[in-house]
Amino acid sequence: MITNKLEEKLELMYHKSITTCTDKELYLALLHLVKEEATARGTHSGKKKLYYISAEFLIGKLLSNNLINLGIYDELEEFLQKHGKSLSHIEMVEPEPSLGNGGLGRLAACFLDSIATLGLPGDGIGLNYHLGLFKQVFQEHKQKEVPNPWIEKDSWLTKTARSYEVPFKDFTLTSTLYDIDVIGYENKSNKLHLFDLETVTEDIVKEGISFDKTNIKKNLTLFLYPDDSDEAGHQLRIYQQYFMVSNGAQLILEEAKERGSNLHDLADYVVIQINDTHPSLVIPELIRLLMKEGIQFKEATNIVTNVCAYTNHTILAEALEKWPIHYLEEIVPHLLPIILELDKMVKEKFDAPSVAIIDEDERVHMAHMDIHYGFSINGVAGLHTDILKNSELKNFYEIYPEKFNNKTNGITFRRWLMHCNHPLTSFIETRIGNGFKKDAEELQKLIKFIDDEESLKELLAIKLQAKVQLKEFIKQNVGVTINENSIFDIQIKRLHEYKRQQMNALYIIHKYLEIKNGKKPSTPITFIFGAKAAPAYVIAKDIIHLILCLQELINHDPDVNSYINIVMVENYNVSAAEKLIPACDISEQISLASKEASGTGNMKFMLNGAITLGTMDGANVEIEELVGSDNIYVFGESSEEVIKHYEKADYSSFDLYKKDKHIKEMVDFIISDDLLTIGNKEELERLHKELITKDWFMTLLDINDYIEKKDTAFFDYEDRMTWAKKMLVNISKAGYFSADRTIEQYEKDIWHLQPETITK
Ligand code: 26Q
Repeated sequence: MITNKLEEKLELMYHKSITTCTDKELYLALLHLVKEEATARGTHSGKKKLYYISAEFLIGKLLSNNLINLGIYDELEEFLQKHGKSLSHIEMVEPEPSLGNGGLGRLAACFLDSIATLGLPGDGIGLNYHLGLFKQVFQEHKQKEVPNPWIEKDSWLTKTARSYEVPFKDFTLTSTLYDIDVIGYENKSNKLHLFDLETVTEDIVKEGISFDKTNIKKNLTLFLYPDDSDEAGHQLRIYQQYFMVSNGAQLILEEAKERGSNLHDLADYVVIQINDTHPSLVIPELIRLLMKEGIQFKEATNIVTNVCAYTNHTILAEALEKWPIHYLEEIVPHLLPIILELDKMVKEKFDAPSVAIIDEDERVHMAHMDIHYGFSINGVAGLHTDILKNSELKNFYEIYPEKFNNKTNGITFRRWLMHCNHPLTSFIETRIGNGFKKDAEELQKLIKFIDDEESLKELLAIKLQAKVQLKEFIKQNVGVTINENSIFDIQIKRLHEYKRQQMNALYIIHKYLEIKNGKKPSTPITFIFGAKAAPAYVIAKDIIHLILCLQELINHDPDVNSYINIVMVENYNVSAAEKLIPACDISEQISLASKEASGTGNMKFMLNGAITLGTMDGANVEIEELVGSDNIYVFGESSEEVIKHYEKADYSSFDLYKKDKHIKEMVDFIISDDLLTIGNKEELERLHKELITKDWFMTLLDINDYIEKKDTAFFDYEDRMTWAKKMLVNISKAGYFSADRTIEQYEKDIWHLQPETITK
């Protein structure tokens, strides 16, 4: 009995009983207990093993998730409740690791969960950033960055005896490996391997998150992607990347040999999934290590090509990594002859400069190396993969059509339903049983309750309950009291111009002006944001400033604040997402079509009964196909139209601003006296100018259609029963977006770890 074990643990650690223990003590006892249980259940094994290498693993808090996956959550919760304790309180003392920026990092975490759940041997490889991504605080309506220390003496990390030497130009570093157990749902575990450097010291961080970027021995694993606006920042990033992949490659080869590989047959033992280009140096590094073992360059290159598969997560040109060759010369000169040779072979075979690894400006295109010297390249949603094939990477698709494949993203239902929304999970269980936990497609059985009034009412009641809980969280986090009977309209994601938080802000201005002119919404609306901006991304920070100024203005204006409110949650992270998502009515997925590779928040919202308001971008396209046009609000120009605008360079925001009085009114409000008395003139004027002179992501192109569709959604919300039906349809169709499905497809099409056991 797990409860007896807990009592024994508390006695051993603190000589205390449950009732007298603090939440911190209970947390630590449970942490050790979970680690022991995971060890006792063992790890997945097999001849061939997957390594998912990623600079980011946004794992979130682990206690509850681990308890769910071990199948002991309910029993423990009941036991704790009897003694006046609760897991939700205990969980509050757990620090959240912030080892990721956003979608790509969270996807890696969801994938690890599904890989372990499906019984596949597959480990993660990454870095143990001591201070994570920065923590966001708001001061004077602006984002400030401060360190986010998350590692405590007792943590989910377990120090291992593994250690490798990693050579750089002027010195060699010795790594330490920490592991985190990745527990499969009712299954054995895999590992997340996080490499670290013992000489790293947190006290070199001065004001905010600034530190000496050149002191590699002290700073290497301090932060995830520190502000990289200067050369030292870029170089530190290469140091991090090489440290990660050299350690990873050494671990992979060592383990493969332990499993019986003679290295010539490495592809029978290993498959490496390269998560975007951040780990791409693993290709030349593996070639180098195989050559050190006596394998000739040509054979080593073939072996590596049969082992490595690459996932592309973005088509934004600025996010595709291209490193000046002299950086590599200064940091990892021993990789240079290999990269030059790989480039030479490509140039001998293909004339087109667009497919070269090293371009005319002497920059190394990481993605190009992955495509030539990997066996698979996948996009992360149908539309995204089509755009890669037909436009962004067209020249590569013509050379290697067989390498291209799509793997539409997914999310783990253990965290994004079972953990974050207990009432909805019970609602589903009582109607269709437990099968959906292992086979998410069973959620479709819910559709038979579409005309069941009692079920629909219960669904609305569950949503209201989540909104009441979010109200409490927002009171604490933001200090604003919101109305649980208002419509909760939520946009939570990284701040980026292509995601168009600024368009949402313009809508709020539109609504504000309408109310001021006497047109009041019949149901109040709460606009909720959560977003971090990259520290050096000026316009993104200006957009945060605008939203925070609007929050100040609107929430304090008695003419409007009983109709609309705005809240921007500080330091949006996984734990905040777990509270926000169950409470959402309208899920904002409003990126400029063609720019959002997939999105995964859209899937989490849908699963929790929110209705999407979105463009035909990323996985929104697949959501629309699944739920049908009555159960989603679609607006905006299509990806084809948008791509044409870029080709023809025929979009002018200034024309729209001049021509359309309403657009002008909304945009000019950014520099109105109302906002300028609250905010900073320079920042608001810069954003205003950006919108009318550049607007690279075409906010003004879609704004009118957006306003119309958003108003329709708000109108439809009033018919509560019809709205509840839309919610039910969304939940019942969300099964497709289970990461278990995604991982089954990776296994079947790319990894082939256990070809005979997975048939789906
Ligand atoms: C690149 C160069 C220099 C510094 C940083 C970077 C960098 C860092 C992080 C580039 C990209 C990222 C992260 C990208 C990301 O999160 N992409 C998202 O991936 C999700 C999972 O596939 C998709 O759902 C999202 O659509 C996509 O934006």
